[in-house]
Amino acid sequence: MSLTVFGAPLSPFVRKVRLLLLEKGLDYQLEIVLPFNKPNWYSEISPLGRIPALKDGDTALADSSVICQYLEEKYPEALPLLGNSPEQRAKVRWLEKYADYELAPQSTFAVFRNRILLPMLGQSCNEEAVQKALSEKLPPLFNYLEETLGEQEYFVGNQLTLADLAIASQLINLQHGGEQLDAQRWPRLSAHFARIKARPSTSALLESEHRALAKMAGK
Ligand SMILES: N[C@@H](CCC(=O)N[C@@H](CS)C(=O)NCC(=O)O)C(=O)O
Repeated sequence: MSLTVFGAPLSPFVRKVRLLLLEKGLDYQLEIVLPFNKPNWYSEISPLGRIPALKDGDTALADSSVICQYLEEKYPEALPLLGNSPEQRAKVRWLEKYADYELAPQSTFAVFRNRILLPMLGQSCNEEAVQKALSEKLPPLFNYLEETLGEQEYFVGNQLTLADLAIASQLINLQHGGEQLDAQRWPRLSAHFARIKARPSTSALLESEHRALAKMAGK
């Protein structure tokens, strides 16, 4: 087995794949590919040019969701993270999709992109779009997650799954963008986020992400 993840550490989709690999205890290497400066060969493994992509020997895959499902099926001896029954697996996929297609446009592509990425590329932050995401778009999404989590520690089957990693991955970009979940308004979701960030997998990645952000801010 020789696993290579292609992408950049601050992408929530790359982070999701790396967290899954770490939690499963699968060795991998990260090859840095920046979405705004991709080498020509990259389209061969990621036809849409997006990060992450994965290479496992001769197999090349794109899309974080496809990659995570592949890893789960290919390495069944590693800790299962996509649920233990058809019902659980469906719920994990739903919440992963919710994170990737509902949270991401707000937490990552509105807040993080405007506050961190665009200024780093010499472009201006659209603070109006950030405020709209924070005040209008994100609260109903958080309400749903707060209710869905209920009294459980983890979203599905009360054990760690990809759903937890996908949701936390998006919340990390919100945090990198200078915003915190309001713990008064969403106490369970905030506690869940703290629980995921305290895991050795997440805290290891966050340490290096904070160093990268500090370096970017110093430029
Ligand atoms: N559905 C994709 C989304 C990946 C994605 O949008 N990645 C962004 C970076 S966070 C990207 O590569 N953007 C560059 C582009 O779209 O050209 C996945 O889950 O892998």
